[in-house]
Amino acid sequence: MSGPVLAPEVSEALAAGRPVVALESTIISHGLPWPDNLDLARAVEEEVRAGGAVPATIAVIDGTLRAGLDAEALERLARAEGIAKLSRADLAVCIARGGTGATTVAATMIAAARAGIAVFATGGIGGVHRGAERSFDVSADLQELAQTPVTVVASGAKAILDLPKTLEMLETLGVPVIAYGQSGFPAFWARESGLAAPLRMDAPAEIARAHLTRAGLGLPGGQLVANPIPAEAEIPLDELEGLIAQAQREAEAAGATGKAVTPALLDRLRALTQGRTLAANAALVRANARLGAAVAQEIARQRA
Ligand code: PSU
Ligand code: MN
Repeated sequence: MSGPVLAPEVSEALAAGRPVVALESTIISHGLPWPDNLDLARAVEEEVRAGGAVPATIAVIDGTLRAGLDAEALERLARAEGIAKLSRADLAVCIARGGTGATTVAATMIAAARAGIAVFATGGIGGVHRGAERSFDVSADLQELAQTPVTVVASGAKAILDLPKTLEMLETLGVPVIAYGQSGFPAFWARESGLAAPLRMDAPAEIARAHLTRAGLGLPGGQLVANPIPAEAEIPLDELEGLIAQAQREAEAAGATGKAVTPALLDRLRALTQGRTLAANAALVRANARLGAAVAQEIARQRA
């Protein structure tokens, strides 16, 4: 079994048992506009470093799966010209064809696990879409959390989704959903979704212990740590609900399906909020990178 090609810094850290945090690239190529996406990709790596861990951004570059990217690769992903969106189904095909693609939460988890990286930080996972009873649109991210042993730090699932159905699905799949520092399940741009989170933890050490214990039990999957957006950056859900419904109607009317749905909704909401969701997205990803670094540090300490 071959894992990703590791950047020297990533490979040295892993060999020495030092903390590493994986980062995804779909949020760069398909989730945010140029050039803000490049600034954020760099800033998120800096947050991981400031938190005492080594960042490993994951993508397929010219047919090679990589963990840890140089400045040129990061810029190419941000320019997003001819960059595929790779989930579990697409990873091997892209590599086999020598293509270049950005990894979703699911594909990033696969690469992280193969590399021996325990923690991955991002914005929000994919989930069950609104109208899924008609479209059957359920992100492959959920199944990945059920089978790949990586702790994913995110601000819950994106608020464009059907959050109650997403939580039900995660429960069915046996994925621990852990709200960080509060009892409610966060809603990406908003701190509270109005739904209770199944589990709550208040310290990185607790999250690390749960990760290692789950592995010790021989359970295959990961865990989702739902970190609420910093209070000063949040957009309360009642301000967003009408706009999310509008973006959803427009995407359906335009016939968006499959991989195109999430990028279309995020893009439309950015326009409808005059960029407010973009600023909020940046703040929450940075906070998740910080928490991811703290959890990775604790896992490294408890393993030693
Ligand atoms: N988080 C963000 N922005 C994004 C994503 C996550 O803040 O664009 C991406 C992730 O890569 C996630 C994907 O895996 O959206 C979900 O896409 P889909 O709904 O097609 O599974
Ligand atoms: Mn989908």
